[in-house]
Amino acid sequence: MPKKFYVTTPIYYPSGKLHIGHAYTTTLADILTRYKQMQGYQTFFLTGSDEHGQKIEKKAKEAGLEPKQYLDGIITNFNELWEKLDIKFDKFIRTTDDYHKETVKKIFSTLVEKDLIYKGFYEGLYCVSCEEFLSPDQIENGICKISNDKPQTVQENTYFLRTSKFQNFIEELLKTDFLIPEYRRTEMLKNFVEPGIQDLSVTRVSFKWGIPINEDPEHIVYVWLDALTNYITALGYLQNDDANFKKFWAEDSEILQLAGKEIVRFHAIYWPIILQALDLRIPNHLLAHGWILNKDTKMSKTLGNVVDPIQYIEQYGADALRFYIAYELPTDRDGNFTNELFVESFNAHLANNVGNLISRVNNMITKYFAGQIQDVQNVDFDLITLGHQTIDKYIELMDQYKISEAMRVVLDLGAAANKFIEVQEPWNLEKLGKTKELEMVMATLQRTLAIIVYLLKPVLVKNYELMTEQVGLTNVEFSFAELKTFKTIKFKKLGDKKIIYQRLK
Ligand code: ME8
Repeated sequence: MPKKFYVTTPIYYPSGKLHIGHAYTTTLADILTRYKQMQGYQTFFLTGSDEHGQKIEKKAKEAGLEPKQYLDGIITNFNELWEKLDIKFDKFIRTTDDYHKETVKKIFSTLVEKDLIYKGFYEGLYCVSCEEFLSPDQIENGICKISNDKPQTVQENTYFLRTSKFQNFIEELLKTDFLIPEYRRTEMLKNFVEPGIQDLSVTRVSFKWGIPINEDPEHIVYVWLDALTNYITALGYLQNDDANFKKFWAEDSEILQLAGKEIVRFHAIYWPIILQALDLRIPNHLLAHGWILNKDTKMSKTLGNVVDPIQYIEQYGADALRFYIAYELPTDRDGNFTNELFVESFNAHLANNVGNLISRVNNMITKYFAGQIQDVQNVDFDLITLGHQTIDKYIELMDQYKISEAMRVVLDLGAAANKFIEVQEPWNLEKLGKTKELEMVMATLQRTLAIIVYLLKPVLVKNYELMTEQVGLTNVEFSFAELKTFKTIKFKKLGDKKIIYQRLK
C-alpha cells in the first residue's frame, strides 16, 4: 500500500489580492507535496478561499457589488497566481460551494445532537479584520494588536460550542509533537490554555453573509467554524462521495496543516476540539510558521504594505520566487522580503553556485570528452560520499518539513563541488594528458550535479527539465537510492548549451 500524505494551507480571505505571505504558505505546501511524491506517496494538497463573514460582506459593499459577484472577481486572481507560481493543488475549496455549506449545517446539527452546542448571549469586543472575539490581552489602547483596527462591541444572542469541556484534551495534545515548532506549544499553553479555555460563540445574528443553521435560520455560522471545517468537507466528509475523506483522513495518512502564527490558536485549539467532538482523528502536525515582514511590520492586506508575487514571477520567473521562499524564509521565525535580498540571494545561490556549476561542468565535459563520459563508476570517494550524506540529510530534514535547512545542505554540496573544481584543476589534468584522472574528476562532478538537480526538483519546477538536460541526464524520474548506486541513471551526449540562471543586476 502506498503511503499517503494530506497537506492543507489556510483558506485565504478574498478581501483583496493575495500577496507574498499567501504565496509563502502555499509554496511550502506545494514543495512538500512534490517531495512526498518523489518518495512514492499518494498525495492530496488542498487550498482555497474563505468567503463568508463580516469582512467580506463589508468589502463587497464597499465595491458596490453583491458578495458572490465580488468574490468571483477576486478568485480569478487567486487562480492566476497559483498557476503562475506552479502550484499544483488537488482541490481548491470555496466556502460558498454548495457541498461545503450543506456539510457545515450537518456538522452543526451533529454537535447540537451531541449536546456540545447551547444557546446563550455574547457580550464582548470583536475584530472584523481578524474575524475574532478579542480577549483583553489582544487589545492595546483600544486597538487590536494584530490588525491595528478598532474592535466593535458585540451584544447578541448566540450559540456556544462547549469548548471549555476540552481543556484537558488540549493540554495533553499540546504536550505531544502535534504543534511545531516546539516553542509555539508553550506559547499556546501559557496564553490561551492555562487561563482556561472559554466556550466559543459559533453563530452570529447581526449580519447575513454566512451559512444559516437549520435549527434557527436567523443565526449564521461563525466564520471560523465554517472555515476550519473546510479541511474535511473538501474531502467529502458526510457526503455521498467520501472516498477522499476515507483515504486521506484515515489513521494511516500523514496529515500536515500549515498556518501562519496569527491563526495558530484556531488551528491548535478550536480545530482539534471540533475534530474530537466529531470523533475524528487529529492531524499529525500543525506547522505554524512566522511572518514575512516589511520593515519590521507584518505584510498584510489590511495594512496595505504588501509585495505582489506576480510582479516577481513576471520579472524573475516562478522558480526564482519559489527558491527565495524555500531557502530564505525558514518556518520557525519571521523573515524578510525585499528586492535587494531577493536579488542578492538569487545571485549567490542560483547564479553563482548551482547555475555556475552546471555551466562549468557542461563546458568541460563538452571540451574534454566531446560531451559524454563513458565510465561514471570511477569517481572521487570524498565528494561522492558527501553527496550520499547530503541525500540522507536532505531526506531527514524534508521529513521534518525543514525545507530551508534541506536547501542549505544541497547548496553546501554545490559549494563543495565548485571547490573540488578549483582543487582538482581539470584544465591542468588535460594539459598533462592525465585522461583517466580527468575522467574521474568529471564523472564525479556530473554525478554530484545529478544529485543537486534532483534534490532541487520540488522547488525549481520550471527549470528542472532544462537542468537535467544541461547536466546530460537521460531520465528525469529516479529514486533517491538510484542516485547513490548510479546503476540505472545514464548520461547522454551533451547538446546545446543554455545559461539557466543568469546573474541579476
Ligand atoms: O486568516 N507572512 O486568511 P488570510 C506569512 N481566512 N504568511 C502570511 C502573511 C505574512 N505576512 N500574510 C498572510 C485567514 N500569510 C483565514 C484562514 S483557515 C481555516 C482560515 C498567510 O487571508 C499565512 O498562511 O488572512 C496566514 O496564516 C494566512 O496567509 C492568512 O490568510
